Amino acid sequence: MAKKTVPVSVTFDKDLFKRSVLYNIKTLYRKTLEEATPQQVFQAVAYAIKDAVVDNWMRTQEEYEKQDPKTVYYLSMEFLMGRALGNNIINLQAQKEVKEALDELGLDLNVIEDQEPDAALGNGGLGRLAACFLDSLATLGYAAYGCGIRYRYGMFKQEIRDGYQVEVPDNWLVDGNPFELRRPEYAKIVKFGGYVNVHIDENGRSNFVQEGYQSVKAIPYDLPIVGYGNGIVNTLRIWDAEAVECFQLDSFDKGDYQKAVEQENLARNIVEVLYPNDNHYAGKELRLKQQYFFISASVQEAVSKYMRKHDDIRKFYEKVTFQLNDTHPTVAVAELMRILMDEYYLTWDEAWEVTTKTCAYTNHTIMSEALEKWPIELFSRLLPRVYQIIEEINRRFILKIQEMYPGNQEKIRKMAIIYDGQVKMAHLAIAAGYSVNGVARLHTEILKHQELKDFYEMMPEKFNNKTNGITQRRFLLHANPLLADWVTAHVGNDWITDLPKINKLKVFADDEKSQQEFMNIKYQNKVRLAKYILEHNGIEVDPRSIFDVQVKRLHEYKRQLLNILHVMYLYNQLKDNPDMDFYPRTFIFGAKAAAGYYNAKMTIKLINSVADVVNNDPAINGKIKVVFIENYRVSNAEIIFAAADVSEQISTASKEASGTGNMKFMLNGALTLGTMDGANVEIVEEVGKENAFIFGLSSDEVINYENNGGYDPTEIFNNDPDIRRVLMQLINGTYAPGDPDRFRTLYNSLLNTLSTAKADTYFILKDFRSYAEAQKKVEAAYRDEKGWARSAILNVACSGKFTSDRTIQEYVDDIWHLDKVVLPKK
Ligand code: GPQ
Repeated sequence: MAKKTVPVSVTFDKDLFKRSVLYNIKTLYRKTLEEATPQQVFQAVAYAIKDAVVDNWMRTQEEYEKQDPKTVYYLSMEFLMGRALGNNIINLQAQKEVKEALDELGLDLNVIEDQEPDAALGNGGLGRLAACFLDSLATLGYAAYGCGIRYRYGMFKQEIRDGYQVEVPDNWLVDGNPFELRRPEYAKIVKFGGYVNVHIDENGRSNFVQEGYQSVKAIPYDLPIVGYGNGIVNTLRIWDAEAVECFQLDSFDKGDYQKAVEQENLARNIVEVLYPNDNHYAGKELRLKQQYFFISASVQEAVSKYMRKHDDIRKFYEKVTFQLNDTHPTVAVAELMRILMDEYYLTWDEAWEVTTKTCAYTNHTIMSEALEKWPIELFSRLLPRVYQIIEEINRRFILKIQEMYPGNQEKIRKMAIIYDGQVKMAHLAIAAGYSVNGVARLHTEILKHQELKDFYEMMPEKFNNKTNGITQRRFLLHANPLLADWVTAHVGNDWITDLPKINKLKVFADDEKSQQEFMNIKYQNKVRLAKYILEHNGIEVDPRSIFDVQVKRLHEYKRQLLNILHVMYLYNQLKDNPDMDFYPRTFIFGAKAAAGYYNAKMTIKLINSVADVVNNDPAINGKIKVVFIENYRVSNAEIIFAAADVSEQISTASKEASGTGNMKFMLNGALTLGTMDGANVEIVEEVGKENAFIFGLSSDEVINYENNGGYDPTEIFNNDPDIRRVLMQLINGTYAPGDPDRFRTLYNSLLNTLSTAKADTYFILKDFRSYAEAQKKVEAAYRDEKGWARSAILNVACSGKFTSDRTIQEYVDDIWHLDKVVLPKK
């Protein structure tokens, strides 16, 4: 067995760190270590770590100045970073020293880490992907900026009261953020509203100027993104808003006063809160303001930074590329055009060439309700000059369509950027982007041949796939130290920066001793999660039971409803046959629902109602437990993945673009129970069908039904008594004593016998039997302990493809073409 230990950083000065912690407690709080609160200790430790980070940060940025590498700006409304302290310590390779130092001070690193609030500037997968990408970019040594918004309130905190979700504001900045750096010297002005005036200058040129606008000052805050063990520190730049100036009391007339107040309010409101919608477009005016706010500031900064070193803006794209994380930042296209034409006096064609060589677009969903379409009334009122530019992009794009498809009105109707009084952001991103990518192979194929078919036929060269990935530094090294050490003991530590090397574990899959060690680690992680559940939910769960986990945003297409209906079905079986052979199972859920998403919220209530009944029924002898983990977020996710036996990835085939939780479970040795959707397809391809549980309709079958008007769930209802019984329990008060109508809408979403509205659009009843069969196979497989251990080890061993390091290298090779930076030895 190749024994290697995690390398010890030679540069981290333990004694300096200790002194720094004590000094920070003194100067920040005028206290001694003994007097400080846990939060104050966290702050003091975080500042001490920041101190070490800042040295590398300065060195990296100096080196970027010297080497002038091409830089990617990852433009995203969301960065779901989670906690920074533990991650920074790991990436500095200072874990051993920090632990020792804290130990000598009588402090426990885990307790300190627990004091840090999650930076929850994102909803779910899309925002967490951005965070993983930043980690990989820094670790691989690429110059990158994340650009986003410094929301005052991030993703809401979820409390469960009486089984219902209650949203509580996430005031994550109350105690201050020790890692952030305010950079007022890079402030930018962003203009909203007013009208466009044309001034003819002395050369007879038309200059377009926005007048009568309101403006907001954008102030950047920088957060360090520490690369693993390479000294590189990149920057996540998030923008705060401030009023441009206090209004002057002596000079106002009524109109000015009104305007000044409005301007103040705009600044106050714009970065106030993250919209808690995942995969859903709500069309709110403030959301468009947020988008333009951070994009205008980011693009202005990218251009001025470039011009500080170069003189020809026409070659901007040689040094800069913008990646648009979904359509949310797509206004960047028009903003860059505006700056190039109005501020650098490029012609339309020159500006278009630069823009279309700079911007690239990632699509993250085919769900039609997620597509951003802004009413032109709203858009043109808020962003008059930008709208004018989009009109011209649209006019020229339509000419191109007509040139390729003469007389084909249908093509224009389907592809125009502005149509039916709406600005279609995806169409703008595709027309102006030099690359359009999906996030898993199946997803990209569906884009090319279904959703974006017309665009693919017109511009096939733009389309490419980049299967998502996750960072193993956070989701194994940090989240699961027992397994991380075990892996390193068996195959060395190369996996930390080269995940495919974890493949060497394969030879241990059949080794009995390794199997036992592996299962023992899994058990200890289950004990850790059981303790968390007892502390947070007051529910006792047995770590020897199968931990069957579905954690992700609550969405109908992700089908948490299928999971809980199946639990109801199992419970019925157990009630009928108390002595039936049944391997104890703990069904664990964690999910936030968008605040206005009724069916999603009622699904949470249903899960908690089933939990109440099942967990407290002595007749089933604790064989089924149902747990809803409150406030699912990055920090508790790390504990949950490590403890999972079964990974529920049960979306309706074709609907989940990729999924990334599926990869985190795999990396931690859980077996996938899933549909052939998103990246599940590629997971199964890597690990083998025999080491996963696949069920349900294929994406082709789903799409076929959809194209032919759906399917009829009443047939299943009529012919399958078990399913009928479960559905009736939704409306007969079994889980809502005294209020049998409580779950009527969920029932109606599946059946709806009364109206002609489509029912069961996510094929829950259609897939139910196949799911139940797969679940039976899970149980049988788990009874074979060695066989299970073997499959679990193989899942870990075959997870190499799913590192975000691989994903980022593909973006670099195929799209961005960045230069690799190596820091010179100190
Ligand atoms: N995704 Cl459009 C989100 O998390 N939020 C969104 O608004 C959109 C997509 C997810 C998508 O549902 C997952 O399948 C992907 O794995 C993830 O983006 C990252 O690509």
